[in-house]
Amino acid sequence: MPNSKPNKEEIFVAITFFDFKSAPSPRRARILLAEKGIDVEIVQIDMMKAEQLSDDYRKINPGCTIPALKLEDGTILTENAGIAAWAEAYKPEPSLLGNTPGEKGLVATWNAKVEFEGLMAVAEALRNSSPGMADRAITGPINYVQIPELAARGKERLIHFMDTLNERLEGRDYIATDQFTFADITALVTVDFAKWVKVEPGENHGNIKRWHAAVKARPSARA
Ligand SMILES: N[C@@H](CCC(=O)N[C@@H](CS)C(=O)NCC(=O)O)C(=O)O
Repeated sequence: MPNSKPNKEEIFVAITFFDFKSAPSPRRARILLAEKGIDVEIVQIDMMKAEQLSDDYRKINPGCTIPALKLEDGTILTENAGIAAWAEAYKPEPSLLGNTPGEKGLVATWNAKVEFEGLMAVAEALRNSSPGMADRAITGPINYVQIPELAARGKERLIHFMDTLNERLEGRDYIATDQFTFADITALVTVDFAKWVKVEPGENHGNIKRWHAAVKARPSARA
């Protein structure tokens, strides 16, 4: 008679995703995981209650940021870039980081560019102006004061970024390659996050509007 009791190795350990539903960075990872069809157990870390700074969460991520992903073997990934690299290796199809060496280079390039010139510009504008983020101008365990000039500069950078993105999307369906990639995920989240600082694609940004409508219609965008 076979023993039906699982031994230690057979006990299922879920992959755990530390999330906060309304924040942009965990949304990037949620969209990526949804596109890949990777199931995870979700734990909400409520930023409204500063749970990202709690002792319990510091044990998961001493950097006090969300998202974080805990793998079956206990490995913890605390950056979107790391989560994307793991997901691509864990479940290669559909590929989101490029197929050929050249495509992989392009996805990494555009993802970094969108992150640095777009996402970070919104964060700079928001975190240096929002009354709810007084002394929280930078994420992490250490408090930093707001610098109003950085808020203004962030908004300026963001407006330039919209021009850059619109130019890149001329005659293209997707940002990095001819298929949907992680760079599109980062840009979708950035364009939606930009509304928080009252910046939206303008009349001269028709390419962004066309691309945004298409990527927003994907089921993963609601993840
Ligand atoms: N490098 C991280 C950045 C994550 C990040 O900045 N997350 C924000 C939420 S969108 C956060 O954790 N904020 C915590 C805070 O404001 O204290 C990633 O993209 O994975």
